[in-house]
Amino acid sequence: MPTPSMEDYIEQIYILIEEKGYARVSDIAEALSVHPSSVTKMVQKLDKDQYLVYEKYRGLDLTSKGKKIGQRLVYRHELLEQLLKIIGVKEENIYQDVEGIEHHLSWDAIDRIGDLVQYFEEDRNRIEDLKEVQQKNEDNDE
Ligand SMILES: [Mn+2]
Repeated sequence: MPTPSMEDYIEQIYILIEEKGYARVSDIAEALSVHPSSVTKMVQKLDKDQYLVYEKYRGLDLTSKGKKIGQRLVYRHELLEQLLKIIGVKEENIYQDVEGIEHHLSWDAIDRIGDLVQYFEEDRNRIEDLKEVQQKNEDNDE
């Protein structure tokens, strides 16, 4: 099982490869706001654990194990963003909130959240009902 920090790297490397076709140490460092030497260290660990293959002058590529996990991590991030959006969390809080919780949920919880997001999306009235509750709570707070 990858640690939270390893998950952040695999997720970011997966996104970079999807978007640009490659992931350079400098791009990863920039995306995660860390020093390139930290990236090199982590990339070596991820190589040792067979999430990717790293060759100093040829760059890095995810293994099929790394790709599979990367895809799930990106799905998890996007799903949690969807959830927070549906329940009305302010746009400006969504990214940081997801970064804060994504590593701490079981895949069971992720699957149940998937059901919940589907529940809301299948019938927009359900979102409207939720908004009514929120409106009531706001009115009571005044
Ligand atoms: Mn994330």
